[in-house]
Amino acid sequence: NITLVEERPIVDDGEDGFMPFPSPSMSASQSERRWGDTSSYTPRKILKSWFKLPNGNWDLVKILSTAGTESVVSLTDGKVLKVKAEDLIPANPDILDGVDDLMQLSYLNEPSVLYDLEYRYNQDIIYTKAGPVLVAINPFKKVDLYGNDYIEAYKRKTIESPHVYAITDTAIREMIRDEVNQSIIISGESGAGKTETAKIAMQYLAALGGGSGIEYEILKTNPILEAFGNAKTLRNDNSSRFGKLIEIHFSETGKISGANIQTFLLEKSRVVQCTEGERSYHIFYQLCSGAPPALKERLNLRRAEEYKYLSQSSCISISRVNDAEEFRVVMEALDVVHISKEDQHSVFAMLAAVLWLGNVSFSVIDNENHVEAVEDEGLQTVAKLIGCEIEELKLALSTRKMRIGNDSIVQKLTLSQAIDTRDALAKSIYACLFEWLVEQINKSLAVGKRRTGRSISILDIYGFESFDRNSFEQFCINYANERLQQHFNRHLFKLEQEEYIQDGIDWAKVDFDDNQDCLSLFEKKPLGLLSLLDEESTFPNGTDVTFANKLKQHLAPNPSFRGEREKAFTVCHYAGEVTYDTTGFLEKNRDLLHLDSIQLLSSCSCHLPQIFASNMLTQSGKSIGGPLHKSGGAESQKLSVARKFKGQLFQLMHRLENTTPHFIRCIKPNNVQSPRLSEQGLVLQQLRCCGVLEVVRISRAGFPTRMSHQKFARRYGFLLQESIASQDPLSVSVAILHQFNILPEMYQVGYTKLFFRTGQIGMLEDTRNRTLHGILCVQSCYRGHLA
Ligand code: AD9
Ligand code: MG
Repeated sequence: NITLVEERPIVDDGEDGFMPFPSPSMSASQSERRWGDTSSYTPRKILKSWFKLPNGNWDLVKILSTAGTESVVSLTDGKVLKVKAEDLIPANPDILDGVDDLMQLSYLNEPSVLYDLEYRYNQDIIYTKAGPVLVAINPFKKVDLYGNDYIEAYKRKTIESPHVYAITDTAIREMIRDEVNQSIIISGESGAGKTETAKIAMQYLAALGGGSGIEYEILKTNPILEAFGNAKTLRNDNSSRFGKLIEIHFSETGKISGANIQTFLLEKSRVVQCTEGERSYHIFYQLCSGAPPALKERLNLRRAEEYKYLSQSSCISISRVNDAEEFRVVMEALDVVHISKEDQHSVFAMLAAVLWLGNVSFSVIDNENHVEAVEDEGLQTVAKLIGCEIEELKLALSTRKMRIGNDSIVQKLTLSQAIDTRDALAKSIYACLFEWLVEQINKSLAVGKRRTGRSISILDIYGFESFDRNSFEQFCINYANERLQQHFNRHLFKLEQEEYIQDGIDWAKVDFDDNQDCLSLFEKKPLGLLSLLDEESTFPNGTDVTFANKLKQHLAPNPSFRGEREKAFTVCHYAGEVTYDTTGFLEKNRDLLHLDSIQLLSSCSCHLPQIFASNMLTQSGKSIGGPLHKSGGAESQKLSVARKFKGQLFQLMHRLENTTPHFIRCIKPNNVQSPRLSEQGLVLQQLRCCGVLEVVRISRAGFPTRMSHQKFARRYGFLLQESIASQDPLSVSVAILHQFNILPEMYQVGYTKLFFRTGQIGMLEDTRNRTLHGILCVQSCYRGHLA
C-alpha cells in the first residue's frame, strides 16, 4: 500500500523557475519511515486535494472547511462529504496541469502522477518524462507524432516535448560525444507498446544514420521476426513471444554500418497448444492464406482451419489483419535480408511439416495400449517435406530406443507418450527454424571487418508478469526483470552519486535499497531457485511436488521466499509478490527431445532438418554414434532451459553494463486495447511494477531536494526573525536552518548547494507561502478599501 505524499524537490536553476532534475523524487512511505520523515501535509493551507472514492478511483475534491482531524469536502459530482483529513492527499495547482516531466510537480504523489499522465494522454500526448525515464502510454490508435517532419524537428531540436525520438537523439549524441556505446531499454507489460516503441526508435536511427542502405534491411527484420515470433494473445493481437536485443552499429562518421540481433526464450509451447481465443505464430496463418498456388501445391497446403494445431483455439483470423497481405510483406522482407529463394522454400516446407505433424494421428496396436502412427496424408506429407522415409518417421513417433546394460531395446509408446513425442518434434523444428532464421538475418546484417565504430542497442523484452496462475514462463521472465531492475537501480544510483561527489557531500550517508536479496534467491549455488530446479530436473524421479518441497525445505529462511500449500511458492519481487505454481516446471525446464527424433532429423535428405539436428547435438554435447542415456530413455542431455536463459541473461547484462542506458517504460492504459480509456488502478500498478515509482524511491534514499546557497537565502531569508551579522548566502542559509530547527542529519551543506532529505523543505515552503499569502491579502484588502 504505497501512498505517496510529497512535495516536489526544488532544484536550483539559478533562477526562480523550476528545472527538471535528472532523477525523480517521490518516495514510498517505506523510505519516508526510514528517514523518520513524518512531516505530513496540512490540508488547511490547500484548497484542492485528492480523495480516494470507494471504487478505488481518485477524485479531485475541494476542501470547504477543516476542523480538528476532519475536513468537509465537495466531490467533483457536487456531493459534500465529511472525511478524515489524513485521507486527503495534496493536489497540485492548476498551473502544473499536464507538465512534461513529473519532476515538475509540486506534490509528487500517486494521484497527482496519474492525473498528469491522464491529462496529457487525453490530448494524445502519450510521452512524459519521469526524471531520466521516458514514460509512454499506449494510445491504441494512430497518433500524429511520427514521420519525417517530427524526426526533422527533433533532430533540429525545435521540439522539446518528451518523445522516443528525443531519447534516441540523446543516445546518438552521447554515443558520438562520449565515445561510449548506448542502450535503449524498453520494458512494460504485454500490450504496453514495447515493440512499437522499439520500431519508432529504429526509424529515428535509420533516418539519422542512414545512407548506406543497410538501414532499410534492418527495418525489414521487423516484419520477419514478428511473423515468426509474434502471435495473437488475449492481451495483445501482436504479442512478441520472445525477447529481443538489436545492436545497431555505427561507423566513425555516425552512419549505420550493420546490426546484430539476439533473441531470448521463444515460447515454443505455443506451436502445439494455445489458449482458447489466442493464435499460434502469425506465419502459419499467413502461409496458409497467402502462399501462391505453386507453393501451396508443393507443400500440400490446406486452409488454416484444417490443421489441428491452428484450429484448436477457435481463432483463425485477427480483425483488421489480412494474413495473405502480410505474407507478401514477409516474403519481400526475406528477399531484402538476402534469404535465397531456395532457403525461403525450405523455411516454408518446415512450417508446413510442423502443421502436418499436428495432424498425425495414432491407432492402438496391441492390448497394452501401445500405438502406431497412422499412415495417412499427414504422415506422408511430413515425410516428404522433411525428406525422410515414411517408415523411419513412423518409428520415431511410435517407439523409443532404450539401452539397458549393454543391450539396446525398442520400447513401444502409449498414446500420450506418442503425442508428447510428436509435439516435442514439432516444437523443436519450429524453435530451430526461428534460431536459424535469426542467424541468417545476422549474417546479412553483419558489419564488415573494419568494425571500429560504436553501437546503440535496443532491448524489447517482456516486462514483469503477475497473473492469477504463474508458471515456468513467468518465473523466467520475472527473474530477467529482477536482473534488469538491478541494472536500472545501479545506474540511477550512480547518477546520484556523481552529483554528490561533485558537491563534496558525504556519500556514505546515502542509503540504498537493492534487490540483491531477491536475485540471490534465484542465483545462489547450490541452494537457490535455479540450482534447485536444475538439480530436481536431473533426478529421474523428480516431480513438480518434490521440487516444491525441496524449495520449502531449503529456502524457507530466505526473506524473499515463502512456501505455499502443495505445489506453490511465493517470491517477493521488487514489483510485488508472485505465487508460482510448480506444475510443469520440471518438464518445461528439461525440454527434452528424444534422441530418436534427433536421429530422424539428421537422417533427412533436406538440409534444414540436418542443420537442426546438428545444432541440437552440439548443444547437448552428444554425437549420434555415442552412448545413449542410461536407463531413463535415450534423451538428449542438453542445457536446461533455465540455465541457458541465465547464461543469456548474464551475457546481456554484461553487454548492457558497458553502455550508457536510456530507459523507456511503456504503460498499457486499459485491458481492452481501446483508445481514450485509462484505468487508474491498472496504470498505477504498472507504474509501480516498471519502477517509475521505484526510481523515485531510490533518489529519495539520498538528498533529493537541492538548492544553491544563494537561492535558499533569497527564497527564505525574509523569514528570519533575528538579523544576523554576515549577509553572505551561506551564513543566511545556516541561520534559516537553525531558526526552523532542521535536524543536522536531514541536510548536508555542499560547496555550492544545500542538500535535503525528502520532506524537509515542505515546512519552509508552507511558512513562506502563508507569509506571502498574508501579504497579498493585506494588499488586496487595501485595494478593495480604496475602490
Ligand atoms: V508484448 O509484451 O510483445 O505482448 P508490446 O510489445 O509491449 O506487447 P506492442 O508494441 O505490440 O506491445 O503494442 C500493442 C499494440 O498497441 C500495437 O499493435 C498497436 O496497435 C498499439 N500501439 C502501441 N504503441 C503504439 C503507438 N505508439 N501508436 C499507435 C500503438 N499504436
Ligand atoms: Mg512486443
